[in-house]
Order: sequence, then C-alpha cells, then structure tokens
Amino acid sequence: MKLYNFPWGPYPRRLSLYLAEKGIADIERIEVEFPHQPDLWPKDFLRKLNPAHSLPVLDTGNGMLIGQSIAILEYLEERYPNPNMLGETSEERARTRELVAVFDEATSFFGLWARQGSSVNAGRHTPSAEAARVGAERFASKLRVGEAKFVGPFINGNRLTIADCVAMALIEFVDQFYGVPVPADCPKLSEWYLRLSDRETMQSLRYPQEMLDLAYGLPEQTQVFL
Ligand SMILES: N[C@@H](CCC(=O)N[C@@H](CS)C(=O)NCC(=O)O)C(=O)O
Repeated sequence: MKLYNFPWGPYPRRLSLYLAEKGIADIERIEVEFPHQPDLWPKDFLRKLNPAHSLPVLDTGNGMLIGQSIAILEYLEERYPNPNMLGETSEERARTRELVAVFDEATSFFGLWARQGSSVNAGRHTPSAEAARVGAERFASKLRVGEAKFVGPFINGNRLTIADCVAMALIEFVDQFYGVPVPADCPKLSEWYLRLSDRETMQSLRYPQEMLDLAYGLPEQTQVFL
C-alpha cells in the first residue's frame, strides 16, 4: 500500500497520527508539498490520484485509490485490527463514528473561517467577514458538542480511537498554525489536548515559516474571539 500525504495539513495529519499510534510501518509514505502559491501545486498529479484534488489518498495496492481520510482510517482499521482504534461493541463503535463526524464537521467550518478571513488565504478566495464569522461560530459550536460528548480519559473512553486522531489533527492545527485556542467553555477538550500533546506519537509539526507568519492570529485578523 502507498499513502500520499501532505506533511502538515489537518486531514493528512489524521493519518500520520493514526499510523504512529497504531505502529504501522509497512505502508509506503509519499509526501506531497502544497506550496503557498496555488499555481505551484502539483495539480495534474493530484487530479490523477483523486478527482477532489485533495490529500490524503491511499493506494490499497489492489487497484483501488481511496480519497477521503475517514474512509482510509476505517479501511486501515479493517486491515490492521490491533490495537483496536474503533471500539469493541456496536455502541462503542457508533460513538467513535459520531465523534469523528463531529470533529470532521468542526474541521469544515474552521476551513470556512480560515478561507474567508485569514491573511494566508488572501488572493485565493474573496474574503467575507460575514462568512468568516459564521464559520467561526459553527466551528465553536461543534467543539462544544465534542465537549458534551467527551468521555475521558480519551475522547471515547479508555481507548484511543480514530476520533482522537481526527480531533487532535484539528485542534493542534488551529492552535499552532492559526493561533486559535480551545474555547474556554471546553475544559475537557483543553485538558485532553495538553495531555495528548505530550505523547511521543503526537509531537508537534513544523509549519512553513512564511505561511505561519501570515496565518497566526486568525482571531485578531477577523475580530472573532471564541
Ligand atoms: N474531506 C477530505 C478533505 C481533504 C482535504 O481538503 N485535504 C487538503 C489538505 S489538508 C487538500 O488536499 N487541499 C487541496 C485542495 O482541496 O485543493 C478528507 O477528509 O480527506
């Protein structure tokens, strides 16, 4: 199998965290760069891999390309069932999937905030203060759902699951790249984030400095404080 990934993007990061936690080392990793200037992106290469032009993409080695991170996580869970990162019972698996969906929605809404409001995206999208504000509010409301559903010590109880990988990839990215802290009314998520950040498998990433300089400080840039 081959995994096409992007070193610091929040969707590919779900897979990097998962593979590290799972201890999977026999999947070939191909790192693709997305430079700051979109005209330098490897568009033809991406188009061949995935009609969505997005990463991650898993080549399963038997003629199939999977172009959505959650589908890849679920597929790998079936191929590498140990340690179990989905859940033992139907209820536990349903709750893991529910939490994955909550943090996936939060990731999409965060994307709206960042796309429409961040200086790092200036020139790529027409900025809209109103759309940025809606994205920020919906992002925060999804985190609050995650807070309400949080079981502990991991998001879905005693087992670290794919929901922790999806949530960690998001919260780390918004904190470290955009300077957006976990909202004060999400203390469980905040404590979980600090605790998991210390895990050897979750060591922080290096972001391209030129982009970090533009991105960091999204609340100040958009005047939206959660
Ligand atoms: N829903 C997709 C989203 C993937 C995604 O948007 N990846 C970003 C990198 S973090 C990307 O490839 N963006 C380039 C583009 O959308 O053109 C997934 O879960 O895999």
